[in-house]
Amino acid sequence: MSSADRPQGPPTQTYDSAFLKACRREPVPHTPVWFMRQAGRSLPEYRRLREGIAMLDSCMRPDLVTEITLQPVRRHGVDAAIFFSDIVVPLKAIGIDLDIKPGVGPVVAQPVRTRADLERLRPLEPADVSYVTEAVGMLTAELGGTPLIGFAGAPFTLASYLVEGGPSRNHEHTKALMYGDPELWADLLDRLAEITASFLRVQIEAGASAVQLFDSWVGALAPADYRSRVMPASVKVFEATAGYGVPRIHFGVGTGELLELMGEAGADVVGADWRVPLDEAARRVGPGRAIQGNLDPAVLFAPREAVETQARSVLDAARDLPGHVFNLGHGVLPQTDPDALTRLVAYVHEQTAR
Ligand code: 1CP
Repeated sequence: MSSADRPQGPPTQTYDSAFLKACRREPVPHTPVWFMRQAGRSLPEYRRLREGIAMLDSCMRPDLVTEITLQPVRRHGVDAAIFFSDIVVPLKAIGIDLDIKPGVGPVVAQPVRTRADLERLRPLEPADVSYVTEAVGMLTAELGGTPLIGFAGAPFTLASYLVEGGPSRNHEHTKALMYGDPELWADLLDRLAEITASFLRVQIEAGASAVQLFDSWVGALAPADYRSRVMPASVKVFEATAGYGVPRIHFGVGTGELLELMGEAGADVVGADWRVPLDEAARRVGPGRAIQGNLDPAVLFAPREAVETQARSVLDAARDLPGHVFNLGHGVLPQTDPDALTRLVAYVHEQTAR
């Protein structure tokens, strides 16, 4: 995305933030930092607020969503907020019977495996998630110049929960459907692309400054299968969210072999996990895209000096890249010491101050 794509009208308060500049590959005052899963789990103030409230219920309460989203911004001084929600919220909103079980993750009552099951996936209307519109509005007012990142699950990753019925290591039912009934699979991914695109547009239209498409589990696929069986649905999501002047970030875990195709799928920024150095990730993603990542989240359990050494090597690998957003290679692990995250933000800012 270039400055020429800047939407008409008054510039938003967040336009000149380090985060959005890095997404546009413009010079930055310092390398911007945010962390996937920065809200929640690792923060004692989050655990207190959530006591006695089920995960999905908390996602539907704009007051709680606003407070939880702001907590890591206040505590760590990160350069962007990520909207507190979950990738399965839009599925719940269209009436899929699912729950987020503590210590497990999303669990779907009746897995989606047949053509008849597909009929349960109706389109998402903005009115289905009015609490999201409301919370984004409250947040952008509170955040001022700090950008808010909206997000959604990508079609493959959502399909993996729907088809398996819950978290899965090997995605065997998902792959059985993908190889066994390619037509049903394509229709499933196409419906999920529509739902995901609607969910992202709701967040953009309510005022989110950027969006991230989480394809967390897509690294389970070989490139040829990704290209023919999954990428078309992700491309559809990026096409449906183009033209807003809002950067779109594309992330998955274990995607070293997929980065080239993910670069082609249409995002403005591609996230890499810790398995590929960022200069190599950028080479694979190709020109014209910013890069996000990629400190191993487990490194935060090491002593401070070791964290800084590892963070330094991420910064060194990104030194010649126009457009680097510092992040972890995947989400903050629940047992992470929040102070280690606060120190890491300060370290990256100090090391990259221009
Ligand atoms: O009771 C609880 O506290 C539940 C824990 C929890 C939380 C705090 C879940 C269950 N989801 C969330 C919030 C959440 N989920 C956020 C907002 C917080 C933030 O980022 O600051 C985000 C961005 C997500 C996205 C999400 N949910 C992803 C993609 C990111 C990733 O980590 O790869 C995925 C795969 C999910 C599914 C999910 N929801 C919850 C869990 C434990 C899981 C993973 C389950 C599994 O291992 O398959």
